[in-house]
Amino acid sequence: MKSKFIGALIGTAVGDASGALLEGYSMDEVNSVKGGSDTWEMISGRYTDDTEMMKGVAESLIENKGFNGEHMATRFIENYDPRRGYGPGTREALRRISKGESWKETSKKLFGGKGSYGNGAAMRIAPVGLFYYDDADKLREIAYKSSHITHYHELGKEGAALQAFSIALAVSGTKKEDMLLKLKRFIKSEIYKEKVRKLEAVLDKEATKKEVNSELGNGEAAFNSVPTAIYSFLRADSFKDAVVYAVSLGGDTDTIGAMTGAISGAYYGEGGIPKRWEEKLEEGKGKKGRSYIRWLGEELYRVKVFIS
Ligand code: F2R
Ligand code: MG
Ligand code: MG
Repeated sequence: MKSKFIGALIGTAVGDASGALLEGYSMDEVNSVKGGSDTWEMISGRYTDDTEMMKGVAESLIENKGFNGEHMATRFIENYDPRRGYGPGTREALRRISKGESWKETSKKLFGGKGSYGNGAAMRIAPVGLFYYDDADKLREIAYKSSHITHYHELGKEGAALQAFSIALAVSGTKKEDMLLKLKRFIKSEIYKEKVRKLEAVLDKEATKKEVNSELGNGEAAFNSVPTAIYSFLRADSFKDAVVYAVSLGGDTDTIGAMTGAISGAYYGEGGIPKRWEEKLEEGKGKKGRSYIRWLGEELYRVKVFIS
């Protein structure tokens, strides 16, 4: 189980770094520069906002032995590094909170009062999926609350809950039909229910990448990327194949890679992640990279065992 906790966090960073240099490229552009799974190599170990924010979620859950919104928002602000490439909504939310606005109110004011449905809450959610893997109601509650700091829109929150629950199922060793059945029971929003129906259909017919992008999406909206990450995990038989496939779809490659890496790392454990990819991950600013992320996985597991 400890290896799965570490695997989900390192998997997020490895998936993120694998797609980082290709973010925004179309599927055809990505495939013109990259080969298949056998020849694919991680070009750079530099991760982006996806991993930077995931670390904040993990740090806050560990320090508080559970959720504390004010503290988590503070961690996001302390860790903020503009060179990591944040989404505009998240950047604005963190700027406002750092100026003294309440973390409970800020996200409601973005995108004309509707709030963000971007995938920024889902991409960082792995620690919530791990910490609450054995309690689906609590997992949903904390996924919504942790999303609320930056993502008020119900589709942003539901995407994060769906990603967290996929990680929880993966930690418990659930895959294929069983995972799909449980996901369908868990989802509340009609938009995500429809996406999971499409996911099932593309899985059944071994669809082309073009069909996958058209049915599930490869963009920055949570509903156009979380189901794609779940699909990338479900169709593959290894961590490497899942992440290589996710990135090869083009679009929001770092984030679909990070979310696929989180689910796959939770399922296969740290041992399933190619060693040379993990070793290539940067040690990060202030040595808060690879070894630190690994330590966060260990600590999250230790605290989980302690409170259980
Ligand atoms: N920001 C990026 N990449 C672009 C630049 C990276 C470049 N390589 C660099 O280094 O500078 N990637 C990161 O952003 C995505 C996560 O975004 P997040 O945190 O959800 O932000 P935001 O702004 O809230 O939402 C993203 C976009 O979705 C659309 N959107 C959201 N809610 C909306 C609403 N209610 N109505 C209309 N549109 C809405 C907007 O276009 C948002 O900007 C990840 O890819 C991460 O890697
Ligand atoms: Mg990113
Ligand atoms: Mg991205």
